[in-house]
Amino acid sequence: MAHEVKTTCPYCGVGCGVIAKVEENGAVSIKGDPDHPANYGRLCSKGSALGETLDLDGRALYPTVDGKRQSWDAALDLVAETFSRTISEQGPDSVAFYLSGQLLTEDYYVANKLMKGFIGSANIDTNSRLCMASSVAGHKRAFGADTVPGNYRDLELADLVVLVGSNMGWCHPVLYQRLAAEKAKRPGLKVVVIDPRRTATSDIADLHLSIRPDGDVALFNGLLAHLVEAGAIDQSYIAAHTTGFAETFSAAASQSFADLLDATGLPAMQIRQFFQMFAATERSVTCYSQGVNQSSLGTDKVNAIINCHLATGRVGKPGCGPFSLTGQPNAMGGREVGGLANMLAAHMEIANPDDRDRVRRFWASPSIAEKPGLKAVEMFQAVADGRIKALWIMSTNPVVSMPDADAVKAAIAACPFVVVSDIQADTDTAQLAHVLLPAAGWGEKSGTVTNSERRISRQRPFKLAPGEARPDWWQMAEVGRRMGFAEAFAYSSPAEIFAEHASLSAFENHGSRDFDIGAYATAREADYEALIPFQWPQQAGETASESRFFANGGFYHADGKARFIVCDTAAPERVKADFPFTLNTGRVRDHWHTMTRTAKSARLSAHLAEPFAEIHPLDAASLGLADAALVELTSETGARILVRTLVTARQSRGSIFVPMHWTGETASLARVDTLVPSVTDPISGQPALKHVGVSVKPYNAHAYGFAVTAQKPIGLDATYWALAKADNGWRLELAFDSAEDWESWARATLGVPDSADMVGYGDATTGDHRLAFFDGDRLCAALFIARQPVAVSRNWAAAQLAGDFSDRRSRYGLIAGRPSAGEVDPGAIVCSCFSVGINQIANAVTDGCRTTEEIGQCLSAGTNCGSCRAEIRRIIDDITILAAE
Ligand SMILES: Nc1nc2c(c(=O)[nH]1)N[C@H]1C(S)=C(S)[C@@H](COP(=O)(O)OP(=O)(O)OC[C@H]3O[C@@H](n4cnc5c(=O)[nH]c(N)nc54)[C@H](O)[C@@H]3O)O[C@H]1N2
Ligand SMILES: Nc1nc2c(c(=O)[nH]1)N[C@H]1C(S)=C(S)[C@@H](COP(=O)(O)OP(=O)(O)OC[C@H]3O[C@@H](n4cnc5c(=O)[nH]c(N)nc54)[C@H](O)[C@@H]3O)O[C@H]1N2
Ligand code: SF4
Ligand SMILES: [Mo]
Repeated sequence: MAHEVKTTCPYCGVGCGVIAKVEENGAVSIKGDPDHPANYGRLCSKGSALGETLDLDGRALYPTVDGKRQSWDAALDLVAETFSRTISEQGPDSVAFYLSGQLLTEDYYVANKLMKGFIGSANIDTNSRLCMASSVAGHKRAFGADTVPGNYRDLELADLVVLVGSNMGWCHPVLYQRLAAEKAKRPGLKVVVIDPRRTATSDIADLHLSIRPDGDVALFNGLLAHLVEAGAIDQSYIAAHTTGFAETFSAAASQSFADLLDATGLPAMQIRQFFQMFAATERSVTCYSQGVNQSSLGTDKVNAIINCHLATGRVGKPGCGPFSLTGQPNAMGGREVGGLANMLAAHMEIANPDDRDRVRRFWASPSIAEKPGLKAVEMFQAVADGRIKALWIMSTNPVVSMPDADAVKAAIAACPFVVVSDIQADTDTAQLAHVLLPAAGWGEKSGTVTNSERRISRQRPFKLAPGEARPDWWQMAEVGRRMGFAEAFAYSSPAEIFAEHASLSAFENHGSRDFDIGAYATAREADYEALIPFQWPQQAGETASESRFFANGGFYHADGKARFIVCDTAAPERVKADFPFTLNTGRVRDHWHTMTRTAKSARLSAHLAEPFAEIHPLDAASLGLADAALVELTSETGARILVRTLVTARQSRGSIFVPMHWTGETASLARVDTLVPSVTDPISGQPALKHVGVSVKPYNAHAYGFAVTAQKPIGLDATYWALAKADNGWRLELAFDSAEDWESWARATLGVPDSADMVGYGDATTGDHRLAFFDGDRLCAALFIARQPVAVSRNWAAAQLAGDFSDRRSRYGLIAGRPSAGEVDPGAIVCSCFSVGINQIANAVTDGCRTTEEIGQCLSAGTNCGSCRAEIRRIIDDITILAAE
């Protein structure tokens, strides 16, 4: 019988509720959960495509040791013995765990307990260091605890929403849709976007401030000074609930307007307009994300923002507050269990002896870490110089996502013992594992996650884990038991772990710590099964309610007051004569990080199918870079990457944007973090991933290519390649430094059977070659080669893999590389939910559609997740403006 299971999306921190419907034949369909308070039924493109990412292609199915299959027992014994031996020979700080904000709270809790309470080291850090560390540090400095005061509803209750360093339209799409819907209903709600790039998010902005990289501290210091001048501060809130205002104000006021203009690069008019809007609007929310956190000034940026909210008393009231948008589905849960090297558990402090003693007694542990451990960047440096000899990496892909990624790769490769737990067997990191442990993935595992608004929701399984894959908490607990801590790790289910975590949160708390979910300390399996999403805190005996913090003070510093923080750090200079451009990095709409899941979906891969560098038209012209040419970027790390040029005026001058997603699995030379030096924020340890000096030059290949192929290519040998999933196979972008025997190349690489028929065309003078291989009536591969980047309709060509070529004449149409008369070429995909391409939208506009709504009615495009609406709007504008000219 078909059945439905309520669970939570495994991607971003919005934490949308999902209903997975499992048909009798095992097929899974996904829809938004109308009852979940994060999304009320909405899903974005990635959430909607979850069903397309559940296949077994590339899954890790059984444990391996040195690449050979092993039993779980043998693999776990080896891990436990090696960790125990290393600890007894070299001390507890010679081992480390590197974890992830994508682990479930229960996984994370067990790992943290094992490392801090039983191994006795705090060398446990996570990719949240690359993501949320500056927010955590900023919250702790200001509030005395890592507390997000408000909730999502506040964005809808506000009259002003300021988005700083957040591309919410693409990265928190459902929250963005909630904001956009409210703004459409209530145009008085103003939106300001502060981002060097004009992103899809800017589409709904009343004001876009194209700030100079790292100009944010100067801007918010300027705002603080302005708020005082304009009489917009809340003196009674400042007096009753804060300290440090006078010094902070005088430091902020010492910045001249000329310095402000210089640091931000913004026109004076725009700065004044923003300041006036903020001063005049009581109900204002400032959301921030990686443009703030991932900076060598990240913590100061966070505090400069919080200062302005404290000064106006706009904290924790409906429609007010600073709001850190968390990236990963369980970034918050990881913080709650103390998964970072400088935290303990349940928001207790490793540096505080009372906290240490309390946690040790609760765990009945033999020893507890006495000092903070190594933060991510330091941890991999310690791996590199041999201080760490055994490393367990779980649910993250640092060979791609860490700064100085080639150094991280070399460090892992040289480490004497590396365990990797992943769902996929061939990630760039998993390839370096001595022991690879297959993890149960989303839809197979069970536990809880906490979203950006402190709401805890269940992830529930709806299918069996394939092969021998097992949950991460089980792997950790088994190793804990085998290391001699049988009693402390005798868990038989995630429900037990959750109840222990809840009871630790309430243990000797009495309101002294913000994180308290004591109401769940006695939860049994059945309660856990039935758990509905709730926000913390929820103390024992209390019922769940929508909560906010700090409207009436009650901060977690000893005196109960918040701190104003002097943020006077100047923006660093990263561009140098040799590296004159600023490299900015981040995300695209339809891919998730290192793409190990989203790259499985042809729909998600169609939006942006290869790695690219966005560059302003004037910069492109001065460098002699044509749109779609290849471009080479180098930096002081000595590494280089090779990606496609995307010329766009959305980019500001002097700055290049490259997405973080492409890996060694999906492209030849596009791991952007190889270019990023390990510069970190001195307080949070978070790397500066958005501000790197690079040099940029055109790369002229001898020949360019595009291929579609039914089989996954093997042994790819090309100067440039980028691989993306298509509906019935793969699409491949190519470039070569020399001419090849194209037929042999295609046969060797594209999995063409010997028996295949070939239709071909080649012209040595122009360098144009087109080859198509047919197996019976089906296309098995086609290769298009030219001296310039190949002009072939990509989506149309990929769709031909499903075509019927029994009429042999149709084979020549394929060689021509374009649709025959009467056939529609959808063009590049804009709406991935409904696979609607740019040509279809353009045709609809020519036929009279003038609004995104009309396009939606005609083509359905933009009517599901809505995150392509900004692009649709732009297409309409471009065409109507052209028509008007
Ligand atoms: N589609 C998609 N969504 C995701 C993810 C994904 O991989 N794909 N990942 C999730 C995760 S883990 C995270 S952390 C979030 C990240 O979500 P976001 O932080 O919204 O995304 P990013 O693209 O990393 O960066 C945001 C913006 O910061 C801007 N920026 C760069 N430098 C500066 C600066 O100095 N000042 C200011 N004000 N802005 C600057 C960039 O131009 C960029 O547009 O997304 C989450 N959601
Ligand atoms: N240049 C640059 N670098 C960045 C960023 C940036 O903006 N710019 N952003 C940074 C940020 S904010 C983040 S969050 C990181 C993200 O970077 P990563 O964490 O390295 O990226 P993911 O691809 O999410 O890696 C998750 C891994 O876990 C595996 N996995 C999935 N589900 C499970 C599971 O249930 N169990 C286990 N054990 N494994 C599983 C996946 O296959 C994948 O290999 O990147 C950081 N790096
Ligand atoms: S906004 Fe999209 S990616 Fe984020 S939780 Fe919701 S459906 Fe998942
Ligand atoms: Mo993140």
